[in-house]
Amino acid sequence: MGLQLVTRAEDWAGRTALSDAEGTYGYDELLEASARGASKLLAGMSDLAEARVAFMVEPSFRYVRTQWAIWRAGGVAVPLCLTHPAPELEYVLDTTTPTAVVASSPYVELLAPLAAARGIPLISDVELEDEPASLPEVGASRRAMILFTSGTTGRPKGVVTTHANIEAQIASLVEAWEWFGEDRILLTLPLHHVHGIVNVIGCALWSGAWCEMYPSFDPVQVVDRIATGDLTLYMAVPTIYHRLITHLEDADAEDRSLFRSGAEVLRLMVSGSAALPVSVLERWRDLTGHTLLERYGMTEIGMGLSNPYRGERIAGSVGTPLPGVEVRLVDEEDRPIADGNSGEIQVRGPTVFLEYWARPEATEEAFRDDGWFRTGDTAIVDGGRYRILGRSSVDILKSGGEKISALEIEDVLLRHEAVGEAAVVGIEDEEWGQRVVAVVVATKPVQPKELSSWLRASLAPHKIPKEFHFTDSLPRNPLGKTVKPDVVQFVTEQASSVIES
Ligand code: MLC
Ligand code: AMP
Repeated sequence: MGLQLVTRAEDWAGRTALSDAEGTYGYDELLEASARGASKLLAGMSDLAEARVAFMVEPSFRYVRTQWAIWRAGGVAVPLCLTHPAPELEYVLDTTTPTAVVASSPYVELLAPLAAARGIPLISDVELEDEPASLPEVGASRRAMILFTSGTTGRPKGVVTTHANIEAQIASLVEAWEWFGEDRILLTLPLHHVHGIVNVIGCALWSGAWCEMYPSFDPVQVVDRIATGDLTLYMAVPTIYHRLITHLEDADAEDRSLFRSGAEVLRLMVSGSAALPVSVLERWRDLTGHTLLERYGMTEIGMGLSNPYRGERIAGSVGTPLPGVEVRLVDEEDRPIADGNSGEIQVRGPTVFLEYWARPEATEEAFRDDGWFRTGDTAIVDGGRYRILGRSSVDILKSGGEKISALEIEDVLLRHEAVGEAAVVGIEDEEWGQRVVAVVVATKPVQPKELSSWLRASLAPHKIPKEFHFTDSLPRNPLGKTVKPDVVQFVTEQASSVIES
């Protein structure tokens, strides 16, 4: 049968698949270039047999060519976050032990010494081509991708999905949101998360549609592009919609009206990866006439719940289970609960991931015996529709759609010589959803800037607290554990004397 994305692409020959700053590319070009890329990765072997290949390439045709080349050679794609500093990249390399790293030019300098120190060959993405060789037959049950996600304990975990998982995730969304060949979508999301990889590019290429790729999000470019009136779809996180609203509200009436005419041509605008504030939904509706379709997902499950494509979208609700996805709410003993009560969301079905990479205990803990995955999110069913109430762990934050572990930041802070105690919390924030804030008990004088630089050397920029507060002691329970809700209250009360990092 082969990989469905690839076999379907053969049917789309003659159509445009992708465009980026460098050009426009047909499905036949993608097939040809990824076959040549796969031959390069195979280097004479018949099958990569699930060897990992890490890659650090900006959103572009070259990214998709690399991803497909890895898949068609039988490898497991490990996309790297473009803003990760060396220690985060080293962690991913050491965890997944790739046989090759592919990098585009801006990332070669950073990656070359890391790859060399581990004896991993580094291939420039523009050199990812060789004379076409025969490619292996890759079954759907084979591992396809590893995406890293923060957890409640330890360092980020690698979420392994098979080709069958990815195909099920795509097929579910294509059916629910009625993707078709004439669709044209703008990508402004990073490509180390399911939102960009599956919901945008995966669905577009599955459907014979056209995906336009921007290397990063810029509100001016997005507003101008939507205003031209030939896109049909757009998908983003609430922070992006918030920024677009701010930009549009500052624009003059003529530009706003031009934008509105272009936006009216789109058939669907989707928000997800974090709770969509009702105020954002309403302001966006006023500016565009669109009621954003909010859906709920997770790296481990793809998308689980969605408001309807046709039918009423309810503000504050994430709708009902998507096609092929089983969802239930359970109490603390994993007993299904009656409607009207809150419980943990559990998900089952072909979209659910295979395992955490090299973490069998974490995998076992994440599943019930009968295959239900425990999301850690709490919800309530209200009139048949799900409403997300929050997460069971206060140590998992969501900022701008990025999942962040408070404990991971605390661990690095505590290694600083001036930090005696540290607590990291998420403070409700209009732009970011949650703003990452650190509260520190210092053992000697230290400036927030010093702590910020200390963290920046080890962690991705989105994990760096936006504020640091200092205190004499942290609120603790009788067992010595920090009481995070009290830390949040402390920060809120201190708001007037904030020390910016
Ligand atoms: C960037 N910064 C962030 C941040 N992103 N800080 C907190 N949270 C974030 N998410 C930092 C930058 O490093 C910079 O710090 C400062 O904030 C301002 O940067 P910016 O240039 O204004 O930010 P920008 O680069 O424009 O990024 C904002 C963003 C981006 C919203 C466009 O975060 C983004 O693309 N988010 C989407 C992530 C995503 O795809 N999530 C899906 C996960 S999958 P400094 O100090 O360095 O200057 C999932 C499942 C599902 O959740 O349901 O979809
Ligand atoms: P990630 O691990 O980065 O894939 O993030 C998944 C998490 O994002 C989920 O477990 C939820 O906590 C959160 N999330 C995704 N979509 C929504 C939504 N529409 N509303 C609230 N939370 C969401």
